[in-house]
Amino acid sequence: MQSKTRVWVEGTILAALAMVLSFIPLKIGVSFSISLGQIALTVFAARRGLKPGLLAGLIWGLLHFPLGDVYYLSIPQVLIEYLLAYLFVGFAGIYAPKIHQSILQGNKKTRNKYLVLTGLVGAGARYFWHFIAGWIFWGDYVQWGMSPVIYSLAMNGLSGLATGIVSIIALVIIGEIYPQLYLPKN
Ligand code: 218
Repeated sequence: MQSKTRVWVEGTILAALAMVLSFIPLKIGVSFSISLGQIALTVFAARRGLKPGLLAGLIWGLLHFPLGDVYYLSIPQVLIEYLLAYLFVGFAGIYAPKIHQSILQGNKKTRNKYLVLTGLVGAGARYFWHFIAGWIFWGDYVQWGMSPVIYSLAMNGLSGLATGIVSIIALVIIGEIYPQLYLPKN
């Protein structure tokens, strides 16, 4: 297969896997969840880099629509949470060159450092948008008499942190047992 086509096919498969994983219920109410799909997408971004990562993130976001897995409050809210937020997971790909280089050099410490940064950037970039959306649009769901901004910061901060930690654990374990996964052959 031509290499550009191969990147697209891989990205679409990983986005679909991310979507399937996100059906595993790890939710408390509507405001807290751990997103296992994030693992598949961040691994892909670490393997293929920024542009393919952004593309796969966008596809993952779009897949929520045909599968009917969208929380709809308003059009701008849906655009922020299902296009922008998922697109931004792809920024995890910025460290791909550093990861590839450190694996080729056999430098495990540097590899793990960039895998951790990859997980943090992927979750941080995505949950930043969920935080913004939560603050602006999810005010009616606020609990414990908090202000919308604090409630959104707490819920999306905790969800983002939990999702980031789970992704980092998976990224680092894969780095230990199967680093070749981060090194595409074409
Ligand atoms: C405070 C708050 N509650 C709920 C949401 C909606 N939200 C949060 C995280 C992730 C996702 C995507 C699908 O699970 C959504 C829709 C929010 N932003 N803020």
